[in-house]
Amino acid sequence: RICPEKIQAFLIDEDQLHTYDDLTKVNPVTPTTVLKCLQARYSAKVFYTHAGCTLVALNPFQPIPDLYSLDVMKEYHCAPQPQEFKPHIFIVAEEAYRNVRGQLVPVNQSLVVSGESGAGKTWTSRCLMKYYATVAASSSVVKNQDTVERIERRVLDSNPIMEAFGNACTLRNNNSSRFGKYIQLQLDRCQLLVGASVQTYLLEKTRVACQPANERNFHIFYQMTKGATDEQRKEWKMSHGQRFAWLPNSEKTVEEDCFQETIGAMVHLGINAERQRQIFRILAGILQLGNVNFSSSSDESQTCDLEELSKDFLQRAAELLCVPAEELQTCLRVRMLKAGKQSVLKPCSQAECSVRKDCLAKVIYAQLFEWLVTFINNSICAEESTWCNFIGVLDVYGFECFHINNLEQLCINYANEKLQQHFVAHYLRAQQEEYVSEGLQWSFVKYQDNQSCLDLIEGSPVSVFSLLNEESRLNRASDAKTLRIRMEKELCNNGNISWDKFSKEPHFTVAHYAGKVNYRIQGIVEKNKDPVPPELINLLQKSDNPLLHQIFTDKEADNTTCKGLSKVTVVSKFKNSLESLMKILHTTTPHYTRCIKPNPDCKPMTFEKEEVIMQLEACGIVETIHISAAGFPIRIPFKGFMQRYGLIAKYSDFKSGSLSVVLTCLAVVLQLDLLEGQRKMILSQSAFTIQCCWLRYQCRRRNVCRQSATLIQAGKL
Ligand code: AOV
Ligand code: MG
Repeated sequence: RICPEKIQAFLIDEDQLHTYDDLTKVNPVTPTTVLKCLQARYSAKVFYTHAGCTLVALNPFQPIPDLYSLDVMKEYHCAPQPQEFKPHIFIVAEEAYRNVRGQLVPVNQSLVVSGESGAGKTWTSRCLMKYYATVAASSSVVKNQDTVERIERRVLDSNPIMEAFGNACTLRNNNSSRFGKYIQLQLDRCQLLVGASVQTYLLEKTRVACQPANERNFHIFYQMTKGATDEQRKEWKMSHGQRFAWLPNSEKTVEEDCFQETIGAMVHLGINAERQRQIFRILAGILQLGNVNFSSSSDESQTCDLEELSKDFLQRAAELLCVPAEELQTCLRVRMLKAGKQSVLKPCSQAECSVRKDCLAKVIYAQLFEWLVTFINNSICAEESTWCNFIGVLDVYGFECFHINNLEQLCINYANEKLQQHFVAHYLRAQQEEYVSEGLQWSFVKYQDNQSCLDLIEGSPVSVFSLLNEESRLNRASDAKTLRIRMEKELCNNGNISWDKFSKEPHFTVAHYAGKVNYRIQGIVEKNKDPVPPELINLLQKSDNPLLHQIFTDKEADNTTCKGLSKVTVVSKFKNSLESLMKILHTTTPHYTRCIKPNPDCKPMTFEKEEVIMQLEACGIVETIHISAAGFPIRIPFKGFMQRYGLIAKYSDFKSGSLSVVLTCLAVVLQLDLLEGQRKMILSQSAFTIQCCWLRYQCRRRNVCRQSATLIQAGKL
């Protein structure tokens, strides 16, 4: 007997699989057929495929000549119907661009790029930005071409800077984003790019002082040490080939080790030579600090000693950070305890010294990154009065699962859950609910909802975050075992969490939409508190490095960094920032691109079925295709439909305008039905809802349009 899956597979033409541009055309739609189709396309070097309302982008892991050239951009931009061209990220880009003005009321757009770590999100976002910087600037309407050119250039140049400071080589991706970003490209009335603004999310700052095995620190440090001139080396107090404890795997060269590109971008954005000097001296200071080691003190009342070599490194760090070396040493080795109005000095243990050193590096780096983002924004943001719409490009860190996962991974994976939920809510759920409410015949397509996983992580009254926060507020030495027991007790009702009772280290396992991840509990509360001793901030405020002085003096009012114990925990802050992101996303028309990583080792042109199928299943691609194929992807208000297709109606009445809008639409349908008996179109209560392959290509994915409801009352039908 042949299993049903096999019989079904015969229905598609195996030899022609690579020609299926849209997975909704594959018949039947099963995980197997979808996978086969994508694999055939990958082998044929076709990397983009439509999947109903989304675009699937397979990562080739090698440069594809001419795929993103200027000519290709122009081709897609100038085409009357770009959707008739081969699937491409530029179709999504162009569609969003046309959508801004395509409606009666202009609508802001969001391009949501998702996928696991290394799948190609950052690459895709760069392509999207380049596209807009090209097509939205080519108009001759612009009087002052100079300014426009400069602004596009600056917008594009924000990428190499942010990637140099915010990306790093991880086990999953040589250029892994360690922060999330949402960039809003600002368009004026003529739809020209006049500026942009960037919002960033939670930089993984721990990486500055602690790099997981076989991973690297942020690119910028390697760029500096590799690309420095002799003069710079002298200024940064580093010799040729000097080893830095915080720069592991220096011998590994990655494409991103290009110092001159970063410098060039800085210049374009207006970071002058003096500012650059200040920035690099701070970074060099951090590196020197990393080489400082403390020896243990036998007597608790004594401060820890510095090794001979460390004294030298500390001296250099102090000089580069422009703070008194004596004070730096004291800050790292002595704790100030406040007892009422009195303060008591207490020597730190060796471990505590080391934590303070790491903390100093982290706080400096994180604030420097924040300063850079603010600077970039000041440099590229257009004046409010000059722009009226935006296209947002979202590129966050992708889902990660390492051997050891910490609070950073929990936050990263939580961000991905949020995005998946946005997709589920916007597309899989809302769309279907709307069909039902409009009275269309519809059999509900089941989908994987990740709400319960989000409830587990961030829900109320109890969740992983709430327990973490509670534990962080109780000002006590936290114990991993106790926290695990609490979690087990209070979260046992949620099926997404589990524990391996026999594991040596206390941990918890979360079943994310994209897979199960084990999180280590040890140290998680401390990371969530993220305390910064006030002595360190005081010290940095005294710095003679104008930039360092400025970033810490500006921060004075901000109690999250200056008080010994921050009031707002890391997860609360992150949750809030993601919630505001979601609010913005909800006001825009989203376009989803799903990046797929065809193999875990980033090997060129290697397609591993298991890897791909897992990602397809995780993002609910089959369900998406089902809903798109069976569904009504196009909803055009009656009026818009009439304007566009009214001519098809042969009724002379139409021309004389005596038919009502709705009747004209009906006439068009009748006409089409005569010609194309198979096509199914429905006049729903509020709009013209179409399920029709031919028309789908005519007006592919035009927006769901609610204005129609007000244009034509249901009663008029
Ligand atoms: P990510 O942003 O999704 O991961 P990237 O965009 O950095 O992943 O892509 C990883 C690598 O894949 C890039 O450095 C390129 O070498 C290659 N690549 C991706 N897309 C393409 C393409 N269209 N053509 C050629 N090469 C490509 V992470 O930031 O880790 O979640 O946190
Ligand atoms: Mg990335």
